[in-house]
Amino acid sequence: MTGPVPELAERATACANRLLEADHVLLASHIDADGLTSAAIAAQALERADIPFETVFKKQLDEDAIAAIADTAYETVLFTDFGSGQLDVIGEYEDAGKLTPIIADHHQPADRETEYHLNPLLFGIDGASELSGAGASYVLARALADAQDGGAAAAADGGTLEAADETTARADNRDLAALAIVGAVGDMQASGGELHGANAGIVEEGVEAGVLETGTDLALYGKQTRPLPKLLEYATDVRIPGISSDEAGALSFLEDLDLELQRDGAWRRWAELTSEEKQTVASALVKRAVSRGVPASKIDQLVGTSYVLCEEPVGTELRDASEFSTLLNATARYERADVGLGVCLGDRGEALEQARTLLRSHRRNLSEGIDLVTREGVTTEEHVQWFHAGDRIRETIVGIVAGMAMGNAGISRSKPIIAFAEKNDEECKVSARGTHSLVGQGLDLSHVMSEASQAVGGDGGGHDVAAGATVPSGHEDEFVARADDIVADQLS
Ligand SMILES: [Mn+2]
Repeated sequence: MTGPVPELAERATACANRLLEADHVLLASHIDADGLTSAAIAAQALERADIPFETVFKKQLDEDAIAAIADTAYETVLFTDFGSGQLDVIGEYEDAGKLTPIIADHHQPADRETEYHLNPLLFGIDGASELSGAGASYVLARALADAQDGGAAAAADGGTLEAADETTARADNRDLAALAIVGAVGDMQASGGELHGANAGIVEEGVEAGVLETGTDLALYGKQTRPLPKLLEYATDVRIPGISSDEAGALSFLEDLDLELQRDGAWRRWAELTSEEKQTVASALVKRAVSRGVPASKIDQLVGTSYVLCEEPVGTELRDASEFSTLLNATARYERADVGLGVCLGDRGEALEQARTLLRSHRRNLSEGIDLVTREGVTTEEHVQWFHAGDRIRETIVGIVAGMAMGNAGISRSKPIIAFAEKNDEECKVSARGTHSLVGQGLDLSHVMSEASQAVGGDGGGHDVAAGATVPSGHEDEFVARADDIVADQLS
């Protein structure tokens, strides 16, 4: 078989065969929505292939983390959603015979190769927008199922993937496509309202396997769980005057429509509306946006492709790829990878309950953080703007806060924002956020974070639109000056 991403098929098969040779495997993954889904996909694939494994999560795969991994009794280590960027360090342990790395990642590789390295960037596929860590893990999972049965499943149905039969989907791991899409959405790969390239191939497999449904829908966050007025009030990607961030406005907009807004004393949610009702709201929303002068290019963004996990109950965050990824991120930011992984693996009891509690407190922290930044303002340099939160915003959420504060009073959307927060007594976490429009003009925050942090004795990286670094405390001003210069070059 060629798998969901033909360019990666051969390498994926080599990685799968190597895994099948192992007596046991250490699965190491990044802690975020993409990392958690990566681990859940890999864990299920390993389990189904009868390969014993243990899972560990790391916030950052730094030298200490790699040393700890090399120190375990495991010889075969499967890294998901990280590993490529740390190949220089991992390689030293490989050379010393301490471990054999198998890597399913999509980040920029360090200057070093290894045999079992599955990364879209090595095969001409964009790792920032076309395939996530979960996507790479999914490609590996598909190859693992295939290597295990020697291609029997593919031969049985003539190599086509038309049967949406659940048993088949599970046997060839296609049911895991839903998690891969949650990971991709969590890594913000759905640019322009939909997933592209290799991700689109995974979506197709998920639809065929009966675990995903796609459709054109309102591109607002919270279609499953938010009460209708809140869905509109909190939607700020496309700002509609009189509705966005306007509680009374959103409510009166809805009340003017001929709609049943409540049922059994509770607000209805978007997912419960009939298609005609959705149509009514969507057209009125577009009409309002037009009449208030929202540009056509922005109005287009009100509609996008929705990714629905159709086996999950209606009205739960698990049914919507975007809400699911947010729930996972909430567990990750508070170092509860065990909870997030539990949810991904199907725990709908205690893990789901804990995840929801974490999400509620996460939202409270975010809104307090955004208030703080907006109240105190940012310092504007020539090409970047920045703030230092000290210990008043957790370093694990300071990047999201920065991104969400962009566009608020005094915080521009035309310059990238850099946020500092205390990590410990010696180190600061730096997070940077841009916009897709700035990326279109040449901004690459991954490069900015990596260069500027290394210049002050730290380290960093990430994606063009969102990246992070850790720097020694006391070097913030120097970091900002460096970053300002690099951004100037990129945008010139
Ligand atoms: Mn990722």
